[in-house]
Amino acid sequence: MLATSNFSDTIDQKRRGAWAHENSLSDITYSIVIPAYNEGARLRATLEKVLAYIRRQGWGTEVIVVNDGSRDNTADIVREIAQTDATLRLVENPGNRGKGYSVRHGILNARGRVVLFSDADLSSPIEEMPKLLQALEAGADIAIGSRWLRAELQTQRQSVHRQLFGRIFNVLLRIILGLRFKDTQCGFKAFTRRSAQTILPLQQIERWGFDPEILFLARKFGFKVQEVPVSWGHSGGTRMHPVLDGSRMFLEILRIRWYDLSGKYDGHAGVAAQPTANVRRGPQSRA
Ligand SMILES: Nc1nc2c(ncn2[C@@H]2O[C@H](COP(=O)(O)OP(=O)(O)O)[C@@H](O)[C@H]2O)c(=O)[nH]1
Ligand SMILES: [Mg+2]
Repeated sequence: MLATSNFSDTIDQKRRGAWAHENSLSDITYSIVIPAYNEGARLRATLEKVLAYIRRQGWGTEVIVVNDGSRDNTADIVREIAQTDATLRLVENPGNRGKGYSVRHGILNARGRVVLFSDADLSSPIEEMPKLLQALEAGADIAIGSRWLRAELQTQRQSVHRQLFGRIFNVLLRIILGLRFKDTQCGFKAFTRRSAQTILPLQQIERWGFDPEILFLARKFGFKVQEVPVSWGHSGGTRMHPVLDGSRMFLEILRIRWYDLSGKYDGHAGVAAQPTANVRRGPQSRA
Protein backbone atom coordinates (compact mmCIF):
# COMPACT_ATOMS: atom_id res chain seq x y z
CA MET A 1 0.00 0.00 0.00
CA LEU A 2 2.83 2.31 0.97
CA ALA A 3 4.64 1.60 -2.27
CA THR A 4 1.45 2.34 -4.13
CA SER A 5 1.02 5.80 -2.72
CA ASN A 6 4.71 6.50 -3.31
CA PHE A 7 4.20 5.61 -6.91
CA SER A 8 1.19 7.89 -7.19
CA ASP A 9 3.22 10.71 -5.65
CA THR A 10 5.96 10.21 -8.16
CA ILE A 11 3.43 10.12 -10.94
CA ASP A 12 2.18 13.46 -9.69
CA GLN A 13 5.69 14.86 -9.85
CA LYS A 14 6.10 13.47 -13.34
CA ARG A 15 2.81 15.03 -14.28
CA ARG A 16 4.36 18.39 -13.54
CA GLY A 17 7.63 17.43 -15.18
CA ALA A 18 8.51 15.05 -17.97
CA TRP A 19 4.97 14.11 -18.84
CA ALA A 20 3.61 17.66 -18.68
CA HIS A 21 3.22 17.78 -22.44
CA GLU A 22 0.56 15.11 -22.15
CA ASN A 23 -1.50 17.05 -19.65
CA SER A 24 -3.88 18.25 -22.29
CA LEU A 25 -4.87 14.65 -22.97
CA SER A 26 -6.62 14.06 -19.68
CA ASP A 27 -6.21 13.91 -15.94
CA ILE A 28 -6.56 10.15 -16.01
CA THR A 29 -3.47 8.48 -14.67
CA TYR A 30 -4.34 4.86 -15.33
CA SER A 31 -6.48 3.03 -17.86
CA ILE A 32 -7.47 -0.56 -17.19
CA VAL A 33 -8.55 -2.40 -20.34
CA ILE A 34 -10.53 -5.63 -20.01
CA PRO A 35 -11.15 -7.67 -23.19
CA ALA A 36 -14.40 -9.59 -22.85
CA TYR A 37 -15.92 -12.34 -24.96
CA ASN A 38 -19.05 -13.97 -23.59
CA GLU A 39 -18.08 -13.00 -20.05
CA GLY A 40 -21.65 -12.59 -18.77
CA ALA A 41 -21.09 -15.11 -15.99
CA ARG A 42 -17.99 -13.54 -14.45
CA LEU A 43 -17.83 -9.91 -15.58
CA ARG A 44 -20.09 -8.34 -12.97
CA ALA A 45 -18.02 -9.70 -10.08
CA THR A 46 -14.82 -8.65 -11.87
CA LEU A 47 -16.01 -5.09 -12.42
CA GLU A 48 -17.22 -4.76 -8.84
CA LYS A 49 -13.78 -5.82 -7.60
CA VAL A 50 -11.87 -3.57 -9.98
CA LEU A 51 -14.04 -0.49 -9.40
CA ALA A 52 -13.97 -0.94 -5.61
CA TYR A 53 -10.20 -1.32 -5.71
CA ILE A 54 -9.53 1.85 -7.70
CA ARG A 55 -12.01 3.76 -5.54
CA ARG A 56 -10.04 2.72 -2.46
CA GLN A 57 -6.77 3.84 -4.06
CA GLY A 58 -8.22 7.21 -5.00
CA TRP A 59 -6.45 7.11 -8.37
CA GLY A 60 -7.66 8.93 -11.46
CA THR A 61 -8.49 5.77 -13.36
CA GLU A 62 -10.76 4.69 -16.19
CA VAL A 63 -11.87 1.13 -16.83
CA ILE A 64 -12.57 0.15 -20.43
CA VAL A 65 -14.34 -3.10 -21.24
CA VAL A 66 -13.97 -4.14 -24.87
CA ASN A 67 -16.89 -6.29 -25.87
CA ASP A 68 -15.57 -8.73 -28.47
CA GLY A 69 -18.83 -9.48 -30.25
CA SER A 70 -20.24 -11.44 -27.31
CA ARG A 71 -23.48 -13.32 -27.87
CA ASP A 72 -24.46 -13.07 -24.22
CA ASN A 73 -25.28 -10.14 -21.91
CA THR A 74 -21.65 -8.95 -21.53
CA ALA A 75 -22.37 -5.50 -23.02
CA ASP A 76 -25.58 -5.07 -20.98
CA ILE A 77 -23.68 -5.65 -17.74
CA VAL A 78 -21.13 -2.98 -18.65
CA ARG A 79 -23.81 -0.48 -19.70
CA GLU A 80 -25.74 -1.04 -16.50
CA ILE A 81 -22.75 -0.52 -14.21
CA ALA A 82 -21.53 2.45 -16.30
CA GLN A 83 -24.86 4.18 -15.52
CA THR A 84 -23.76 4.58 -11.93
CA ASP A 85 -19.99 4.63 -12.28
CA ALA A 86 -18.55 7.09 -14.78
CA THR A 87 -15.08 5.56 -14.57
CA LEU A 88 -16.38 2.63 -16.63
CA ARG A 89 -16.69 2.71 -20.44
CA LEU A 90 -17.78 0.21 -23.04
CA VAL A 91 -16.00 -0.16 -26.37
CA GLU A 92 -17.61 -2.40 -28.97
CA ASN A 93 -15.73 -4.46 -31.57
CA PRO A 94 -17.33 -5.01 -34.97
CA GLY A 95 -18.10 -8.66 -34.14
CA ASN A 96 -15.81 -11.29 -32.63
CA ARG A 97 -12.24 -10.41 -33.59
CA GLY A 98 -10.08 -11.98 -30.87
CA LYS A 99 -8.25 -11.00 -27.71
CA GLY A 100 -5.43 -9.25 -29.60
CA TYR A 101 -7.82 -7.03 -31.51
CA SER A 102 -9.74 -6.31 -28.30
CA VAL A 103 -6.68 -5.31 -26.32
CA ARG A 104 -5.46 -3.05 -29.12
CA HIS A 105 -8.89 -1.50 -29.57
CA GLY A 106 -9.15 -0.77 -25.84
CA ILE A 107 -5.62 0.57 -25.50
CA LEU A 108 -5.93 2.86 -28.52
CA ASN A 109 -9.06 4.31 -26.92
CA ALA A 110 -7.42 4.71 -23.52
CA ARG A 111 -6.56 8.11 -22.10
CA GLY A 112 -4.35 7.13 -19.16
CA ARG A 113 -0.64 7.83 -18.84
CA VAL A 114 -0.26 4.17 -17.99
CA VAL A 115 -2.39 1.54 -19.66
CA LEU A 116 -2.85 -1.92 -18.24
CA PHE A 117 -4.81 -4.83 -19.61
CA SER A 118 -6.23 -7.67 -17.58
CA ASP A 119 -8.21 -10.81 -18.40
CA ALA A 120 -11.87 -10.64 -17.45
CA ASP A 121 -11.51 -13.53 -15.00
CA LEU A 122 -8.91 -11.57 -12.94
CA SER A 123 -6.64 -14.61 -12.92
CA SER A 124 -4.10 -12.13 -11.67
CA PRO A 125 -5.94 -10.20 -8.95
CA ILE A 126 -6.20 -6.45 -9.56
CA GLU A 127 -4.36 -5.95 -6.24
CA GLU A 128 -1.23 -7.06 -8.14
CA MET A 129 -1.40 -3.89 -10.24
CA PRO A 130 1.09 -1.90 -8.08
CA LYS A 131 3.78 -4.47 -8.87
CA LEU A 132 3.54 -3.61 -12.57
CA LEU A 133 3.32 0.12 -11.80
CA GLN A 134 6.47 -0.07 -9.70
CA ALA A 135 8.36 -1.70 -12.58
CA LEU A 136 7.33 1.20 -14.84
CA GLU A 137 8.28 3.63 -12.12
CA ALA A 138 11.71 1.99 -11.96
CA GLY A 139 12.24 2.71 -15.64
CA ALA A 140 10.56 -0.04 -17.66
CA ASP A 141 8.38 0.98 -20.62
CA ILE A 142 6.37 -2.22 -20.45
CA ALA A 143 5.81 -4.42 -17.39
CA ILE A 144 4.54 -7.93 -18.05
CA GLY A 145 3.10 -10.19 -15.43
CA SER A 146 4.89 -13.51 -15.27
CA ARG A 147 3.51 -16.73 -13.90
CA TRP A 148 6.81 -18.58 -14.23
CA LEU A 149 9.34 -16.22 -12.64
CA ARG A 150 8.07 -17.41 -9.29
CA ALA A 151 5.85 -20.36 -9.98
CA GLU A 152 4.93 -20.74 -6.30
CA LEU A 153 2.76 -17.64 -6.69
CA GLN A 154 0.35 -19.63 -8.84
CA THR A 155 -2.59 -20.40 -6.62
CA GLN A 156 -4.33 -22.45 -9.28
CA ARG A 157 -2.33 -23.93 -12.15
CA GLN A 158 -3.47 -24.40 -15.70
CA SER A 159 -4.14 -27.96 -16.79
CA VAL A 160 -1.05 -30.10 -17.47
CA HIS A 161 -1.59 -30.03 -21.22
CA ARG A 162 -1.96 -26.21 -21.18
CA GLN A 163 1.27 -25.93 -19.20
CA LEU A 164 3.04 -28.24 -21.63
CA PHE A 165 1.65 -26.30 -24.58
CA GLY A 166 2.85 -23.08 -22.94
CA ARG A 167 6.37 -24.43 -22.49
CA ILE A 168 6.62 -25.61 -26.11
CA PHE A 169 5.30 -22.26 -27.29
CA ASN A 170 7.89 -20.49 -25.15
CA VAL A 171 10.74 -22.51 -26.69
CA LEU A 172 9.48 -21.78 -30.21
CA LEU A 173 9.39 -18.08 -29.39
CA ARG A 174 12.99 -18.23 -28.27
CA ILE A 175 14.08 -20.04 -31.44
CA ILE A 176 12.00 -18.23 -34.05
CA LEU A 177 11.69 -14.72 -32.60
CA GLY A 178 14.56 -14.65 -30.10
CA LEU A 179 12.16 -13.62 -27.31
CA ARG A 180 13.74 -14.57 -24.01
CA PHE A 181 10.93 -14.26 -21.51
CA LYS A 182 9.77 -16.88 -19.06
CA ASP A 183 6.14 -16.06 -19.76
CA THR A 184 4.88 -14.06 -22.72
CA GLN A 185 1.21 -15.07 -22.43
CA CYS A 186 0.14 -13.74 -19.03
CA GLY A 187 -3.01 -11.64 -19.41
CA PHE A 188 -1.75 -8.87 -17.14
CA LYS A 189 0.52 -6.29 -18.77
CA ALA A 190 1.10 -2.56 -18.34
CA PHE A 191 2.47 0.03 -20.77
CA THR A 192 3.56 3.61 -20.62
CA ARG A 193 1.43 5.67 -22.93
CA ARG A 194 4.35 6.29 -25.26
CA SER A 195 5.25 2.62 -25.70
CA ALA A 196 1.62 1.63 -26.23
CA GLN A 197 1.01 4.38 -28.76
CA THR A 198 4.15 3.42 -30.68
CA ILE A 199 3.68 -0.34 -30.71
CA LEU A 200 -0.04 -1.07 -30.76
CA PRO A 201 -0.84 0.72 -34.04
CA LEU A 202 1.64 -1.65 -35.73
CA GLN A 203 0.12 -4.78 -34.22
CA GLN A 204 -1.24 -7.11 -36.91
CA ILE A 205 -2.13 -10.26 -34.95
CA GLU A 206 -5.68 -10.20 -33.66
CA ARG A 207 -6.05 -13.46 -31.76
CA TRP A 208 -3.95 -15.27 -29.16
CA GLY A 209 -0.52 -14.70 -30.77
CA PHE A 210 -0.62 -10.95 -30.19
CA ASP A 211 1.46 -10.97 -26.97
CA PRO A 212 4.67 -12.17 -28.68
CA GLU A 213 4.10 -9.64 -31.45
CA ILE A 214 3.89 -6.80 -28.92
CA LEU A 215 7.07 -8.02 -27.21
CA PHE A 216 8.82 -8.43 -30.56
CA LEU A 217 7.89 -4.87 -31.53
CA ALA A 218 8.96 -3.59 -28.11
CA ARG A 219 12.43 -4.98 -28.69
CA LYS A 220 12.52 -3.69 -32.26
CA PHE A 221 11.78 -0.16 -31.08
CA GLY A 222 14.10 -0.31 -28.08
CA PHE A 223 11.51 -0.28 -25.31
CA LYS A 224 12.50 -1.80 -22.02
CA VAL A 225 10.34 -4.76 -21.04
CA GLN A 226 10.41 -6.03 -17.48
CA GLU A 227 8.98 -9.36 -16.34
CA VAL A 228 7.32 -9.10 -12.95
CA PRO A 229 6.27 -12.12 -10.88
CA VAL A 230 2.56 -11.91 -10.14
CA SER A 231 0.20 -14.18 -8.34
CA TRP A 232 -2.10 -16.05 -10.67
CA GLY A 233 -4.98 -18.43 -10.15
CA HIS A 234 -6.12 -20.02 -13.38
CA SER A 235 -9.87 -19.95 -13.55
CA GLY A 236 -11.80 -22.61 -15.40
CA GLY A 237 -13.99 -21.77 -18.34
CA THR A 238 -11.14 -21.12 -20.76
CA ARG A 239 -12.21 -20.40 -24.29
CA MET A 240 -8.95 -21.56 -25.85
CA HIS A 241 -9.04 -24.60 -28.07
CA PRO A 242 -5.72 -26.46 -27.58
CA VAL A 243 -5.28 -27.89 -31.09
CA LEU A 244 -7.00 -25.21 -33.16
CA ASP A 245 -5.66 -22.19 -31.28
CA GLY A 246 -2.30 -23.93 -30.72
CA SER A 247 -1.60 -24.42 -34.43
CA ARG A 248 -2.91 -20.95 -35.18
CA MET A 249 -0.49 -19.48 -32.65
CA PHE A 250 2.41 -21.36 -34.24
CA LEU A 251 1.52 -19.87 -37.61
CA GLU A 252 1.25 -16.47 -35.98
CA ILE A 253 4.86 -16.66 -34.75
CA LEU A 254 5.93 -17.34 -38.32
CA ARG A 255 3.79 -14.44 -39.50
CA ILE A 256 5.56 -12.09 -37.08
CA ARG A 257 8.91 -13.10 -38.59
CA TRP A 258 7.53 -12.64 -42.08
CA TYR A 259 5.94 -9.26 -41.32
CA ASP A 260 9.25 -8.06 -39.96
CA LEU A 261 11.23 -9.29 -42.97
CA SER A 262 8.74 -7.80 -45.41
CA GLY A 263 8.86 -4.38 -43.76
CA LYS A 264 5.33 -4.36 -42.40
CA TYR A 265 6.57 -3.05 -39.05
CA ASP A 266 8.63 -0.25 -40.57
CA GLY A 267 6.63 2.79 -39.82
CA HIS A 268 3.10 2.70 -41.13
CA ALA A 269 0.32 1.91 -38.69
CA GLY A 270 -1.83 -1.22 -38.68
CA VAL A 271 -5.15 -1.14 -40.40
CA ALA A 272 -7.63 -2.15 -37.76
CA ALA A 273 -8.81 -1.05 -34.34
CA GLN A 274 -7.89 2.58 -34.52
CA PRO A 275 -9.61 4.81 -31.96
CA THR A 276 -13.26 4.87 -32.83
CA ALA A 277 -16.29 6.94 -32.07
CA ASN A 278 -18.41 4.04 -30.82
CA VAL A 279 -17.37 4.58 -27.24
CA ARG A 280 -20.11 4.74 -24.66
CA ARG A 281 -19.61 6.53 -21.42
CA GLY A 282 -21.42 6.76 -18.16
CA PRO A 283 -23.66 9.79 -17.68
CA GLN A 284 -21.21 11.98 -15.78
CA SER A 285 -18.12 11.07 -17.76
CA ARG A 286 -15.35 13.54 -17.26
CA ALA A 287 -14.11 13.34 -20.84
N1 LIG B 1 -11.61 -16.93 -25.80
C1 LIG B 1 -11.66 -15.71 -26.21
N2 LIG B 1 -11.39 -14.80 -25.30
C2 LIG B 1 -11.44 -13.56 -25.71
C3 LIG B 1 -11.76 -13.25 -27.06
N3 LIG B 1 -11.74 -11.95 -27.16
C4 LIG B 1 -11.44 -11.47 -25.95
N4 LIG B 1 -11.26 -12.46 -25.05
C5 LIG B 1 -10.87 -12.30 -23.63
O1 LIG B 1 -9.55 -12.77 -23.43
C6 LIG B 1 -9.35 -13.05 -22.04
C7 LIG B 1 -8.68 -14.39 -21.83
O2 LIG B 1 -9.58 -15.44 -22.08
P1 LIG B 1 -9.63 -16.79 -21.22
O3 LIG B 1 -10.67 -17.64 -21.82
O4 LIG B 1 -9.73 -16.47 -19.76
O5 LIG B 1 -8.19 -17.40 -21.55
P2 LIG B 1 -7.28 -18.37 -20.68
O6 LIG B 1 -7.44 -18.02 -19.24
O7 LIG B 1 -5.92 -18.10 -21.22
O8 LIG B 1 -7.75 -19.75 -20.97
C8 LIG B 1 -10.73 -12.97 -21.39
O9 LIG B 1 -10.86 -11.72 -20.79
C9 LIG B 1 -11.65 -13.11 -22.60
O10 LIG B 1 -12.93 -12.60 -22.37
C10 LIG B 1 -12.06 -14.28 -27.99
O11 LIG B 1 -12.34 -14.10 -29.17
N5 LIG B 1 -11.98 -15.49 -27.50
MG1 LIG C 1 -8.63 -17.14 -18.06
